[in-house]
Amino acid sequence: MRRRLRLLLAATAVAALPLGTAAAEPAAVRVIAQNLAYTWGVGFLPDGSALVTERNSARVLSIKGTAVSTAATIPGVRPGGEGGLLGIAVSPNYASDGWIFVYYTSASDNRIARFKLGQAPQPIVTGIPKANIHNGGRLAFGPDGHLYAGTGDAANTANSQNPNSLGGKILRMTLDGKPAPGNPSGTLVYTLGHRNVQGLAWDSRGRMFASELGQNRQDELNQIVAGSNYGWPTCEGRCNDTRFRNPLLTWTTAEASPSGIAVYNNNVYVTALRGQRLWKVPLTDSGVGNPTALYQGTYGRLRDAAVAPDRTLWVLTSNGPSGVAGGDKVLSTDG
Ligand SMILES: [Ca+2]
Repeated sequence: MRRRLRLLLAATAVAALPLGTAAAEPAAVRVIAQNLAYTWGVGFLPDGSALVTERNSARVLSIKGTAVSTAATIPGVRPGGEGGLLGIAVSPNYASDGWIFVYYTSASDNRIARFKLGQAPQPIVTGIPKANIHNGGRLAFGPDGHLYAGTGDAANTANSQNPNSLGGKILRMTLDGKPAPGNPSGTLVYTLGHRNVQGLAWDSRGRMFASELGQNRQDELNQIVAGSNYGWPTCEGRCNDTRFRNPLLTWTTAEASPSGIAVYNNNVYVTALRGQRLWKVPLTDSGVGNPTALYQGTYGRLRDAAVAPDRTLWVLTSNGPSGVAGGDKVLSTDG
């Protein structure tokens, strides 16, 4: 279970930039941690340390500076395919309530649990459909203080338009897993018609964004508006159907296959799995501008992005222990 975690000093710069693309590339990337396996989500504690999930080991890693240790191992996680220990979010009231939230695949479903360090997790939402693929899994706290979750259709496309299924949705809940006040139908469902949502973020004016993995043509970046229907499975990408909200931006699945996202310096950063790059999408008054690709192929598959307390952008990789040299990494960049 214990694995030696080889760390690089914070000042170590890696990955010389390819000539000819320097204008679009950040100046430097620091490796915060490496020799990890399938990192999936990250949250930060008030002391500036980080909690990072590993999908298959079910471990929640603590990262303080560049020191990595196991903070918790979540019982009942059944990794398989895209499932396992997925998203993590730290309560905005952590200093007083101590709650940490995780999203994971169990033997029977996907679920959301909360726990305090050193104590057993308590499930607060169960019955999110599970499958080998399309388990969703992202958790994030909104500026309204409520917890949001991105779910997947669990390989059953009918889930996405079924208001009684928790699959293919964005959910919004209180800290005890109840429907948040003001939800459109009084249930946990905030938006529907999603295929597989693994990225959630808000900008400084409170606009909400979500990434969504397409089937084989178009991935999406959406602006999320309560009660909206995002079209799956009738639509993949933009289809100009008045019943559905069009995406802000689409990519081919080869260019993206997006997972976690973060808003940083008025850009949405979108991690790409199959696309093996970080998309930088400028925010404008009316929506988004033209995206730029960063680090293409340099770090393999990218799983999550988050703004760290030190005001750098952290990026998590998802290549497996032998996928790229140095295993999976937590990276820090100035974007
Ligand atoms: Ca859509």
